Amino acid sequence: QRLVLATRNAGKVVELHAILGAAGLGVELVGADAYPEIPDVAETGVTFAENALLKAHALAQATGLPAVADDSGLCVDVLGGAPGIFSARWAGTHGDDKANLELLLAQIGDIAPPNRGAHFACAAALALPDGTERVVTGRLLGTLRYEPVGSGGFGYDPILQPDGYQVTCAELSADEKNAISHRGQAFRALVPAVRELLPR
Ligand code: ITT
Ligand code: NA
Repeated sequence: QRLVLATRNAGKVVELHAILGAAGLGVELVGADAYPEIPDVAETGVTFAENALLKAHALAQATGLPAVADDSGLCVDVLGGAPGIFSARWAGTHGDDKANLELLLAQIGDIAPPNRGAHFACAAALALPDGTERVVTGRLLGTLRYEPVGSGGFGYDPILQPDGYQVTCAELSADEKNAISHRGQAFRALVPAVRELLPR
C-alpha cells in the first residue's frame, strides 16, 4: 500500500520520512515529487487544520491513493499568533525561509524575554480517495532568540528555543527535534488513524 506525502517542502519530507518510518506502518511513502503534474492546491483555509485537509484531499483525489499533509507555522505571542498560517510567505515570496526569518526578527526587535514567547504549530491530515478524513494537531512551545543560531532543520528553526532547552531547534539533531516537535507530535497522533483506515 502506498501513502502519498502531500508536501513539496523538502524539510518536511525529510522529517516525515523519519517520523512515519519509525512508526512501522508497513506502507510505502511516496513524495508529491512523484506527481509533478499535479498543481499545488490554493491554501484558502483560515486554520492549519483546514489547510492540511485541503492539501491531503487534493493529492488523494488526484492520485487515487491515501495522502497525508502538513500545514504548519510559527505563532508569535506578541504578534497575536502571526505569522501563523502565513509563515511560509511572511516576507512576500513563498518559501523564502531566510527573508521570512529576518522580517520576523525585525518585527520583534529587542523586546524583552518575557514577551518573546512563540510556538510552532502543525496540523497533520489524512485523506482517502473516498473522502474519508482525519486531522490532528501538535505544538512546540518556546522563546524567540535575538539572532538565528544553528544550521539544522529548516524555516524558523534557528530562532525558536524550545522550553526546557538552551539551544534552538536548528541546533538539535533530527531525532531530537522530531521527538519533541509539533510535527512529530501531530504525525505520531495520526498514526492510529493511518493504521485503521488504510487498506491492507
Ligand atoms: P507544503 O504546503 O507543500 O507542505 P509549505 O512550505 O508551503 O509546504 P506551509 O504552508 O505549511 O508549507 O508553511 C510552513 C511554514 O512554517 C514554512 O515557512 C516553514 O518554514 C514554517 N515551519 C513549519 N514547520 C517548521 C519547523 O519544523 N521548523 C521551522 N519552520 C517551520
Ligand atoms: Na500554509
